[in-house]
Amino acid sequence: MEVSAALADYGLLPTDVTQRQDIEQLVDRALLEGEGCISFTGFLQLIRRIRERSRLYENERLKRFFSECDKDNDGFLSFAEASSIFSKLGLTPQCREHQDEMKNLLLRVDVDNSGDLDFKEFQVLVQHITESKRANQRNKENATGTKLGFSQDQVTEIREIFKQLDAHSQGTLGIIECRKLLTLLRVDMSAEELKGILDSISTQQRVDLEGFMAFLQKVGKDDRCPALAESLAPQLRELGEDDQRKASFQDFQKARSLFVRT
Ligand SMILES: [Ca+2]
Ligand SMILES: [Ca+2]
Repeated sequence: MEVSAALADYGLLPTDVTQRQDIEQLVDRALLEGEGCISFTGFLQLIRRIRERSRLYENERLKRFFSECDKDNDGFLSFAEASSIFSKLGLTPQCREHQDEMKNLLLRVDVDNSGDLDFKEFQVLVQHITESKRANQRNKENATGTKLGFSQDQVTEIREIFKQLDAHSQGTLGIIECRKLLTLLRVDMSAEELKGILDSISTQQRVDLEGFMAFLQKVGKDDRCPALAESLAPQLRELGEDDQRKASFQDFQKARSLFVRT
């Protein structure tokens, strides 16, 4: 149980039930090998196994996408067939310019100039799409941050804070995570007040990064919390650099002590 919670904090517990069971089996095996407990080395080994497994899942997902796109089942994607992956991944071309960009991208990933895509070329295509989606999202978030009066440095800090609070890598934060942040900042806020703020931002009471910035702006305007991003930044920096911070058990413990103050 403890191990599962730790893995969830790492964002390593999949939401898919079958995959989750599969991971839990890996955990059980590690527990069995360690005769009921997992050492630090054992834990790292377990994480490595789970990451391998995740890559496998990702590959299976891509293969599924590929065969869904391959309407005539010839094992290759014509450009027309490949185009459907854009909308599948949430990137429907909005204008002529986007259509041209997508066409250029298809031409670019078709490295053997065959006029269609094999699975390898398709993998590169998906990678490009995912990256450009991420970049678009980032630009949108930065613009929102500016509109809310945050500097780009502050937006970067807030993005870090968000990632730290989003222990399950869901992409949104709920009332519990926002409460954790307030506790960390020692801001005293009633449940109604917190709920009210979240309600004013999102109907689901869950905020993505943009909603979180709106939340911080509202909380930061409060006298109880004068310099929000600044007061968190040094503590967060201690947690380590970028994704590396998720890689060490000590860092994980540090993160927990910061955010899990129950
Ligand atoms: Ca085909
Ligand atoms: Ca090709």
